[in-house]
Amino acid sequence: MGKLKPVVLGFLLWSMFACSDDMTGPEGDEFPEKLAPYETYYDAATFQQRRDDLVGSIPSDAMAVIVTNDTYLRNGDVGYEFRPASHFFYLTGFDEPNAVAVIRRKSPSVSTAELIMFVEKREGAALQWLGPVYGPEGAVEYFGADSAYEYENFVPLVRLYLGTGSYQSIYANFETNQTVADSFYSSGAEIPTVVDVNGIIEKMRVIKSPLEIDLIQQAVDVSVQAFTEALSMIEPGVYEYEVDALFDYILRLNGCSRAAFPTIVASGPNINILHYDENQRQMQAGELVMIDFGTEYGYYAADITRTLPVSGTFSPAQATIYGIVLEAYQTVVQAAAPEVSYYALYNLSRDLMLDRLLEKGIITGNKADLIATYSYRRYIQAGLAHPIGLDVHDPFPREESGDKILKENMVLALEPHIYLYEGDLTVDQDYWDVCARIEDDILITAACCEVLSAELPVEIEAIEKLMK
Ligand SMILES: [Mn+2]
Repeated sequence: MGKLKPVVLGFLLWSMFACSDDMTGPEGDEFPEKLAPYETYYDAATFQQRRDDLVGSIPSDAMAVIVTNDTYLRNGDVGYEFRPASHFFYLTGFDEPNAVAVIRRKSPSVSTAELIMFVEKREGAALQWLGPVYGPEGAVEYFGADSAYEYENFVPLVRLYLGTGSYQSIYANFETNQTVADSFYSSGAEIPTVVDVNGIIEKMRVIKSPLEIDLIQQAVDVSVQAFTEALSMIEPGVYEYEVDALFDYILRLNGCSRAAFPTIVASGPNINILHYDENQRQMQAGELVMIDFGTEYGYYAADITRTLPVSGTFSPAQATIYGIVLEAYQTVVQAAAPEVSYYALYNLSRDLMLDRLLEKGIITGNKADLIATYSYRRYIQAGLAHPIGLDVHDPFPREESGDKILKENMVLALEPHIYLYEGDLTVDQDYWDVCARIEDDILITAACCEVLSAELPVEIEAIEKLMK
């Protein structure tokens, strides 16, 4: 398997300095600074433009306070892996914990944003034990901060800003970090109105830039490589965790830090659990295995699902259900385009799948009744699609009308599916426990859409060939 381009060049460069020959260890000024961030994708102008857009979207007498995730202990003194909050990263590109960004107009009459950052500084033992951080100097040098201070200065300085009386409101995402929220609310400052900023940033994140599309494509390419390897590995007797481990291996080999969400390898009866991620079971001949995986690349997610026959060949019942889902998938790919609504695509795929299930006598009932009573949801439980980006379930645009209209340069995971449960008397017994989900990532283009994960086969014959 080929190794794709590593994502975090800057990280690799500074980590080389960690291997010092000096047995006493570096101290103070001798310790190398952390080098420039994410050279492969950090673009200062892009992040500045996002902050300009943010201050343009809030009143001129407001300032934004954007916080990132806190760190949490898992057990004893071992912490959970830190991953920056997506909104914070989107506006700053900064990916260390213990940071706050104050974003406000440079002056009331302009919509150019000023960035004031509060970040961690490490010296002495903390530096030697934990390694370098960007620090306030790095926040200015690499992340376009107009000024930056140690994290502890956030509360006193915000108090000072509020004391000027220039701010009637604060647009914040305090729910992301209770530690920052507590210190803010107990600061003794006269607190102006606090407004939830999340909806504004969600809207900004809907349309992807060329750079973001490229990062998602990289995440998709690594994920497709992992799936391709898995196809030749699956056979009766293989454990679910073996596939999970293969995916971890391939994503790390490609310079990715983690999967975008817990990998699902659900075989046999586990296939009915939508977010099954225990991955402990041994696969048996004749079963299906549903695999939902996507890596994170430069903090951008891929999200792909394939439903595979453990023995390498679909049984007639499995092929029938898979074929219906595949037809829905192909119909939706043909129809997805700018100005088409998500609900139109959802109805298109739902109607097609219900028609086929009824025509073939797999389920009983009347289509109009199934829809009117929502009882079709016992077979089609989840939505058809969701945007992907910094989060695997990126926000859908919230239009005033409540519509979800597709736009050029949105990226979506499409995931038509059918689940037929054991014991469901509305389902032909030959089809009990037969399920299928197909999920691919698509980019909405000027006229239609492009399947970013098209290199991973989706047709029955192609899958069976690769599994041989
Ligand atoms: Mn998905």
